[in-house]
Amino acid sequence: MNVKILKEFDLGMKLGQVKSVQLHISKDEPEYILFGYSESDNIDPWEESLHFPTGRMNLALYGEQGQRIWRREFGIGVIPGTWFSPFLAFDLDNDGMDEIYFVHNTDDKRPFSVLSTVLEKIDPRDGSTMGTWPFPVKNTVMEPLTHSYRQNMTAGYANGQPVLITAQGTYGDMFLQAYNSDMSLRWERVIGADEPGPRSSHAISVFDFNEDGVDEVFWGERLISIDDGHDVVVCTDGEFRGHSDTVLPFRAPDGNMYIYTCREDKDFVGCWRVVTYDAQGNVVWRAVQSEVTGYNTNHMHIGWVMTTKPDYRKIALAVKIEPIAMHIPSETYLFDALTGEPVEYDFPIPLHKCVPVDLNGDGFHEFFAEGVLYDTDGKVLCRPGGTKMNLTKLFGYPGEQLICYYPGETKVRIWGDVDAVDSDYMKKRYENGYLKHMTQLTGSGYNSNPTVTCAM
Ligand SMILES: [Ca+2]
Ligand SMILES: [Ca+2]
Ligand SMILES: [Ca+2]
Repeated sequence: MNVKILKEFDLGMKLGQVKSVQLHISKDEPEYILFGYSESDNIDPWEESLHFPTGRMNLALYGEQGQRIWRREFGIGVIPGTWFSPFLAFDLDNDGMDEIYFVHNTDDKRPFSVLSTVLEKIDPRDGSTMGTWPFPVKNTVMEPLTHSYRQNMTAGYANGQPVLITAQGTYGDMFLQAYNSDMSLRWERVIGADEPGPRSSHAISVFDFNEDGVDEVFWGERLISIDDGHDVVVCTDGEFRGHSDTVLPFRAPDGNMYIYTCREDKDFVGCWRVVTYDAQGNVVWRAVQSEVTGYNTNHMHIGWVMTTKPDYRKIALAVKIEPIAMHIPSETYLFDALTGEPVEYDFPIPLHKCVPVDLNGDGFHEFFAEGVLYDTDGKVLCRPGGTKMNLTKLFGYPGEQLICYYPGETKVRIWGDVDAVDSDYMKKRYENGYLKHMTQLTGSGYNSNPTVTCAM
């Protein structure tokens, strides 16, 4: 392997947060990359996390040679944070050009304004506004702050027709709206906080899971038809009504599809915290049953599935974090992803710090941890440093790449193996278009986390 910088982009300011999506202006041209970024750290609506911005929200489009095409800086009303100001790229109007959709609070002084928040359609050629529509922040605004400012967007296809989804709410009441190419309302749905079934996740996969021509939206452990909004699969095992941090679709070596989940909240005595389902939503295996509960107990915060040598065995990771002392990993679990049997995996770096990436395209995962890329055996390949944005296939390079931003340097860099070759296994992972599609949705929610990038 020969890991090098493949591309570099200078965003021209100190960077506290950066997200990106890939887009096409025309099918005959190379891809462009859209960055959403700020000098401010990411701002989360959770009351224990929320802080005041130290910079403005920006959107800027760059060409594959690193040249900036345009930049827009937004007003103080636009809070630079994943859940306040999501964006994505999608050819909703079906003309061959991916336009940009952005949740834009147009009031320059009032960051929590309900009336001034719109869904804006942006022209990728020059950043100009192509249209605005109301974005119904009002749906959740009476809930606690941590529930209320959780705006989301996603997109997909129903029998070839593009559909855009906007949504509000994650943990309590949840509201979804689906739009057609002409922005007419296709369907809308309300899932009340007290209704049975799961809440949403932070990463939303969208693809045709049951291969009937219509994409399913992975709204937590609930798969919703993008065509008409009905539940296609509800993965409840018993009484769980909570939110799952990981909802990851994967394909076993025998070709069958599964869904791996790790749960955050709504714990109760007897609740299973890690569950894997088959393609019909039936439980295949489950693990870690709650014996005691309390505030934020048994919170399975990190989860992913890696593919290991030599037989493409899938191993699933779940990491529990301590109650109160948020984000401190307290226990790491490894399972055979098909049976749930506990697995030992010898690796020199604690796996809760690692995220899988197939740099050389051979089908087996290498790892990125704390600024360092490791091969499958834990040998250091390269030290890119930086803060991870995403691990996926970018600009059509063979293998998968790492994209990082460098807070002090104003730069974003894409790292990859210049000797990578896509194996048949890698081609199979990418052939249904899911992973490619998700590179347009990484400006919304936590779609850049391994819940999406390790899928398939
Ligand atoms: Ca278009
Ligand atoms: Ca389907
Ligand atoms: Ca590999």
